[in-house]
Amino acid sequence: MLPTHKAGYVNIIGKPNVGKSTLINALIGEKVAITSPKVQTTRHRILGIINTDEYQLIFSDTPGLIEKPSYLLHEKMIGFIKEAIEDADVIFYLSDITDIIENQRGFVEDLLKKELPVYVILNKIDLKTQDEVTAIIAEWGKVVGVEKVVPVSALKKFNMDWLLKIAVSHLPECPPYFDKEFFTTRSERFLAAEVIREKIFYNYKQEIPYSVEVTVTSFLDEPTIIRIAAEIVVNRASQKPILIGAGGEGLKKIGTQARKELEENYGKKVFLEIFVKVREGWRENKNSLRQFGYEG
Ligand SMILES: Nc1nc2c(ncn2[C@@H]2O[C@H](COP(=O)(O)OP(=O)(O)OP(=O)(O)O)[C@@H](O)[C@H]2O)c(=O)[nH]1
Ligand SMILES: [Mg+2]
Repeated sequence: MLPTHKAGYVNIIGKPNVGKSTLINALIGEKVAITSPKVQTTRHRILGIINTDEYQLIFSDTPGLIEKPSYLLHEKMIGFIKEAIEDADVIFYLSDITDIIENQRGFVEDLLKKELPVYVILNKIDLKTQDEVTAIIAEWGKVVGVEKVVPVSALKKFNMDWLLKIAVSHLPECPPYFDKEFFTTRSERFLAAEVIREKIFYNYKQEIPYSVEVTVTSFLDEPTIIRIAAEIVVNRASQKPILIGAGGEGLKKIGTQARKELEENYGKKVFLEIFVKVREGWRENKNSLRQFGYEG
């Protein structure tokens, strides 16, 4: 008899900023998703995959739960979350241990109505004492059962092996969904664009991070250098000079930070050229959103 193969989706859902992207990176051991201290950093579903001979474990990062969508982009992001709830074999509901349980209870109780295993993963336990963690586990235990509550620190990579064990234990028998060579389904271009977007989240305040989209328009992998051309698209003309900064300093900073990270990732020199373009109201525009990959 042929040995059985297992494969399935473990989908990470949670409020903005609770550490979903930090967690998927820690589980995969590669940076598949960008992270930042600001809310709504992630806009897409991003898969991180662990392959062995016996199984293919697919983790799915999602945007943070949005209560009130303000523009069409938000609605697309909400669509990705719904999709992730639908196609999950297991749900990891990620909660920041410093957040109030009451505000989350209703959502988690709704998840429990689906015929799926739902775990509450309590993240950022490095910010609490052992006694506080124990008390919060007991509180969540009343909602999902204490065996379904797992305390972790994605930042410190604490209890990642526990999560992996849980994930593998729920995989159904199934052939692999994806080619087993890859740890993500995202392209080099997408990942490079996201690195640039991450630097914008770190360097700008207020509306700028939420008004830009980044696309890589050309990616040439030459023997000794990778040449990347990217466009930062802003939502209003007035945002262009803010992004570029006095004497081009702002754009230069973003470019340097992104280039350094990309060079480290590829172990190769990178030539990065960034252009800023205005596309009025792209966040509301169906065609723009489709071009930027917000389908679904
Ligand atoms: N102290 C602490 N901080 C953490 C931990 N995990 C993540 N963070 C921080 O929390 C912030 C948000 O992390 P992200 O991974 O971007 O959060 P997210 O849930 O993906 O956020 P969105 O994509 O906006 O929904 C970052 O500043 C992380 O460094 C943790 O275990 N401990
Ligand atoms: Mg994220």
